[in-house]
Amino acid sequence: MKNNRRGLFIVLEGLDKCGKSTQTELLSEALDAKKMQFPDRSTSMGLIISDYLKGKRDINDQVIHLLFSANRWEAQNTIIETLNKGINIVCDRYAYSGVAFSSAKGLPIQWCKQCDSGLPKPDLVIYLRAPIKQLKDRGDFGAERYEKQEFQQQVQEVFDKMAQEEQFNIISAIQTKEEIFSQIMELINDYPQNAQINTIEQL
Ligand code: T5A
Ligand code: NA
Repeated sequence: MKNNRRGLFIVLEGLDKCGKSTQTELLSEALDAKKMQFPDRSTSMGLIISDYLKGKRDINDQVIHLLFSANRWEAQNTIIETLNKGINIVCDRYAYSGVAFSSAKGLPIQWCKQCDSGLPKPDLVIYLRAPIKQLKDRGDFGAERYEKQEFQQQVQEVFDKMAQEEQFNIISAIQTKEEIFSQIMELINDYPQNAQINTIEQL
């Protein structure tokens, strides 16, 4: 029987160092999925974003927000084509990060959301949640622009609000990598197959 179901679009979100990249790697392998991440630092726009994050250049808040959003629009066709081929996508950060980080700086939330309106909507958003106190000692926290405890706290408040409004699946990031991975797999296995309709919804 021909399986004409489209791929699942799964997004991982959360504060810096919550373990998104680690889980994206494990999950994309387990699901034989295409791995994506935002910002995609490999494009010309992504290079500007990367310089901004590393503190090598300053850009005003509205402009950098639009660049982060444009960096997702650049990938719009790839996302749609991949899903329509029946291939799953596991994506490290998406539009929700755009909203959380920019609105935590004080930009109006509706304005922040508007720029991404029309992009493919994920089927599942997995929010790896942890108190910032427990993330700030991980890896090289502090190396990039937004990696400051107070600011991350404000970002978390926006993520928490969106989690309710947009029905994110919340998983504690303070567990072993293996525990987190198995909880994510449970969520995916419980995801109703018949809800995986053939049209891709929009943000
Ligand atoms: N941003 C992003 C915006 O402002 N607007 C936008 O639109 C978008 C898309 C860059 C920044 O840009 C902002 C948000 C960010 O500030 P990034 O490149 O994704 O975003 O940077 P980070 O989120 O900081 O990515 P990191 O790779 O640094 O963090 P991850 O991916 O959450 O965590 P990971 O998996 O790399 O793990 C971090 C460390 O923790 C360990 C790992 O080994 C590693 O050392 N670790 C664990 N330790 C203990 N227990 C576990 N369960 C662990 N899992 C991982
Ligand atoms: Na970072």
